[in-house]
Formats: sequence, structure tokens, C-alpha cells
Amino acid sequence: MKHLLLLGLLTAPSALAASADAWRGQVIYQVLPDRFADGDAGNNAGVNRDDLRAWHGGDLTGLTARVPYLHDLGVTAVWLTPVYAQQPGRSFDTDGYHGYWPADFRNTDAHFGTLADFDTFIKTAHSSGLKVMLDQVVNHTGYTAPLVRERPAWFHNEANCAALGNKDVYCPLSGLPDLAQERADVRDFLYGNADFWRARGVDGFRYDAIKHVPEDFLKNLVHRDADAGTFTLGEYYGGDAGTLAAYQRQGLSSLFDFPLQAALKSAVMTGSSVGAVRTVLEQDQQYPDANLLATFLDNHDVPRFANGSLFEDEARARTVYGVRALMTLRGIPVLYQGTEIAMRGGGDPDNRRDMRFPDAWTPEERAVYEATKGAIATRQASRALSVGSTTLVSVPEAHADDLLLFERTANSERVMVAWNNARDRRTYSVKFSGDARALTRDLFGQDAKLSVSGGYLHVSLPGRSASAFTLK
Ligand SMILES: [Ca+2]
Ligand SMILES: [Ca+2]
Repeated sequence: MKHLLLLGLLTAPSALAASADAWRGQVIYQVLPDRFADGDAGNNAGVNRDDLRAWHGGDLTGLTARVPYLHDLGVTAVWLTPVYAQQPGRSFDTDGYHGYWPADFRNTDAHFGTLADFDTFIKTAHSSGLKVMLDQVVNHTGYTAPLVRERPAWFHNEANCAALGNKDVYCPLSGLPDLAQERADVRDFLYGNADFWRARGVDGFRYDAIKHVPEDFLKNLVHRDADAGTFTLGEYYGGDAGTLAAYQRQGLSSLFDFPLQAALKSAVMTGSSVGAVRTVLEQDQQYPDANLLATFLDNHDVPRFANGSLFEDEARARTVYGVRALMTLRGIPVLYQGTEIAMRGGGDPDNRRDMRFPDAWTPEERAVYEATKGAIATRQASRALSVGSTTLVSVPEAHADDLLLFERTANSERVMVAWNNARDRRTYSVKFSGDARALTRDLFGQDAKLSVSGGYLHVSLPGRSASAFTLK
């Protein structure tokens, strides 16, 4: 037994590393299938597009038909929110269109299509070079799922859940039937669900609501995934760096970087100090690997990034700034469908409006798309930007609210990143001990300049912009 245990300890880290390494340098696109593309009107039972809480008709066939759109944008992976067969009926005047109210964890909802449609999507995505990540629910079932009646012992009891310990873990989240992962049969059921989707070709799992499941269960779950070569991305809503780092140490490949998202929103969208972003990056050494964190501007659970300004033109300009900023940062960027055209929307469900495609875009939306596509291409063309290490460059206190400078390095490639968070064009001179001499124009094609002379780095940057320059 002892030597088996030792063998386990020796093999686990390499399995963790291998499943994670395949996702280094990826750019993920988040799809909410019901709100993406309707490719089959035959599965539109109960669809009402005037009601943001009803099914809207998007499906796997529609998504498959849009794989060329994703390929053209330049993303390299797709994350689908859940496609499980959902609970019968509505709860809180809402349908299970979002996928988080599963009834059958090993089937697709008829609104999304059949398992054969899912297989076709996977095959099409893979042949276009796109990896596929699928949302997995491990905390609960839908309110009216048959499992609740069939296996009452599989669920925590509303009356005595707190007696088990941590209420976040053992008591129902929003009243949802809460699975009892401390039971071996429940654990095996959840492991089996992961194996079911893995066998269909899924490359990565996004685990929902990890704050609400027991840590030992989650640890076993993600180690099983790593052993099978599956990448894992955990959602700990609002978690701070210390909390997220602890989960990455336990074996999750990646966590959503909520602290960075909050800092990007306050600095880039609302114009507060860019020091908030610097503070987040200063905590990177807490993580086993900050380069694997999932970075994002918005998602289906928070208001749209573009909703941070009352004015649509300003929202678009700041979304372009935000996307370029995101593409300069460490981590694995995740773009939520519609962010590439600066879609607006408040909290859930207003942040889940139907995706619109090129034939329905305004010229202004097309311009945001082109800038987003260009920013992704710029990142993907640079190993320093996509997978390199990050070194912050100190700036004088007087400029600390407006200027963020950091260097990204991979092997011999060096890129200097400069964000100007001031409203207007600015020129900054900063002490710089590096030996850089030559330089390129801004990699994003903006009217920005950088030079190094006499122990100083000089930059001239447009207002509210993120630029990147190759140093030689
Ligand atoms: Ca449909
Ligand atoms: Ca729970």
C-alpha cells in the first residue's frame, strides 16, 4: 500500500501539468447555447424571444453552423454553459434555458438537440482546431428533477443541513436540491457524469459553484479529470486571490480571476485608478501558476462590461480598450458571446440577450469586432503575450493612477505593455534600468510610441488605451 501511495504522489503532479499545459495560450469563447444561434426551429417548444426568462431557441445545430464565425474571430476554445436535460416546468417564472437546473445529467435538453447533435458539434469544433469546455453542475439538481423524489437520501435536508458544518456547502443554494457528496453513491454518480461527457470528446470542464461543494470531493473529482487529461476551471464567485490560490493548490487547473475582473471594470470601464489592476498582479506569486487563471471582462452572471457607461459610443471605445488590455495580461482570456461587439445588458437575465451576427451588426459594432479580432491575433502571434512571465515596472507616484507598465517575457522575446488610463493623450517618462534599445510600433496598430534612452523609458499613449511594444 505504501509504495502505491508513493506512486500516486509521484504521478499526480505530472498528470496535473499535462492536462493544464494543453490549455496554455488558449483564448476561450463563452457560449450560452440558448442565446447563441437557432439552427433548428423543430426543437423550439415554448420558445418566447420576448421573455428573457424563457427559452429562446438557440441550439447545438446553430452553434455548429457558427463554428466558422468563432474560427474567424480567432478564439481557440469554446466553453458551453450546461446543455443537460432540464427540469420540467418553470421555477420563479424562469425556464431552464440557462442549463443550471439539470434533471438528466447524461442527456441533452431537447431544446438544444440530441446527443448526436452534441457529437456533431464536438467533431466540427475539433476539426476546426477548437477545444471544447463544458459546464458541469456538481452541487445540485433542478428544483423539480425526478431524482429528488426517486432518491431523497441523496440530498441534504433543509432542516438539518447546518448541523453538518459549513452552511455554504451543506445547505441549499437558492433553495436548489443540494447533493450529498459525502455519500459514496452520490460521488460515484457525479464522477460518472464527468466520464460520460469526457467519453464524448470534451477537453475541459468548467465546474460551477465550487464554493458550495465539499473540498475533499472536489479535489478527488479534479484529480480524476487530470489523470484522464481533462482541464478543469473552477468558478468561485467573487473569490479573492488567497481563496482561489488554495483551490489551484488542491488541483484545479484554473480558476476565474474575479479580483482582476473587478479591477478591470473599475479602472478600464469606469476610469478609477489603474492601481487596482497593479495590486491584483502584485499578488500573482500566491498562485502555483497565475498564467493559467481564466481572465474575463464579463460573463452571464455579471452585468455586461459595456453596461458600465451610459453612453454607447464611450462603452464601445472602453470595450475595445478592455479587450486589448485583457490580451496583454497573463492568464487564459475568456470572451463572453457578444463582448466582441460591446453588447449591453444589466444583471441576469438582461446580460443574456440573443447574440447577433455580422449581417445584423451596425458599422460601430463591426468596428469593435475588428478591433477584438485584431487584439486576439496580436496576442496569439506573441509567445510573450500569450504564455510569457510578467514583470511589473514601477512608475512614479504621480502617474500611478493613470499608467500601468509591465513586461511580458518568453525565452528571448520581450514585450513592454503600457496602459494609459487618463482620458487624454499623455507622455510619460519613467526610470528604466533595462537594456532595451530598439522597438516596434504598437502591436495593436494604435498611434502610440515608446523609446528608451539615458536610463529612462518614454511613452506617448492615446487616452484610455492599452499598447504593447516589442523590445529588442
Ligand atoms: Ca432551435
Ligand atoms: Ca452544496
